[in-house]
Amino acid sequence: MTTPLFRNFERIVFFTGAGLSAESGIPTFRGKGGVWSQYDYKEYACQEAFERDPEKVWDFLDVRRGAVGKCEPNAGHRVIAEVQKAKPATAIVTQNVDGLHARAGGRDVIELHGSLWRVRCDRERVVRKDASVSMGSRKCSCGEYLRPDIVWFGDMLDERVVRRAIKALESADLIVSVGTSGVVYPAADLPRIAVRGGATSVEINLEDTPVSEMFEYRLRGPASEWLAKMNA
Ligand code: BJW
Repeated sequence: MTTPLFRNFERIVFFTGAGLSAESGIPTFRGKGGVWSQYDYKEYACQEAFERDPEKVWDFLDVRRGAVGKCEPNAGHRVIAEVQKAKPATAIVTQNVDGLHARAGGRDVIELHGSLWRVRCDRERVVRKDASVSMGSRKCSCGEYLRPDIVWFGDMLDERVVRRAIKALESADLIVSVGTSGVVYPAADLPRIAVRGGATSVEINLEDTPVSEMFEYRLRGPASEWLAKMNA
């Protein structure tokens, strides 16, 4: 089977995960050296943990913001942005919270799990951008702790964001899943919408995942290398 090339498709959806940003130096979540091997997600990535000890969660987030802020988009992010520029019906649906797609030139990025660079006050129902490393103030002017606008375990995904992703997936002629372990739901199941709609399907990963059988083409190796090959 010859590898599908971007030039033969018009409505491409890139569905990305932490493995894409690994080549920028951002640790993935699972596996050796992953965030969850060092930090228990029950202590750092759910609402209960935040309510128990917001300062501890913000300390963790400040470390993440410091590390991610120093990283640059890599060749994989740039290929995706380039393809989107050449083919305007391309959509980028990401589970990543690092903002690297947009920094590489990606447009209208659909961020399923939110952003490390937005905070919100749940009391005032306000969301705002905040790219400061080491949050100046961890509290809103109303006195409530600000929360990162990230989707933690047990949080519902934002319905409007999911709707945008579904719309793009329903009309896709090519779905390319890149660097995700496919274990976090409901995200892991979304590419199936494009597959059911008849899109050609590709999974790029270093290894097989629990959802690999969904994809017609299973390309094994670093994301940036396969994305460059598909961009020939
Ligand atoms: C490379 C590479 C290279 C490396 N090139 N590849 C059914 C059973 C049990 C529980 C649930 C269930 N359904 C839903 C749930 C609950 C839960 C869930 O899915 N749990 C599972 C883990 C079991 N889901 C939720 O809670 C979601 N909400 C929800 O379902 O609401 C309704 C509900 C509420 C209550 C109960 C039940 C339902 C929300 C999930 C939000 C996830 N949020 C996080 C937190 C970030 C926190 C932070 O940043 O501080 O988002 S978790 C983390 O995982 C992050 C990621 O976006 C997400 C996905 O990870 P990703 O991107 O796949 O990364 P990795 O590390 O897992 O994989 C990297 C991959 O790259 C690997 O495969 C490598 O091989 C590969 N790779 N280098 C190519 N160079």
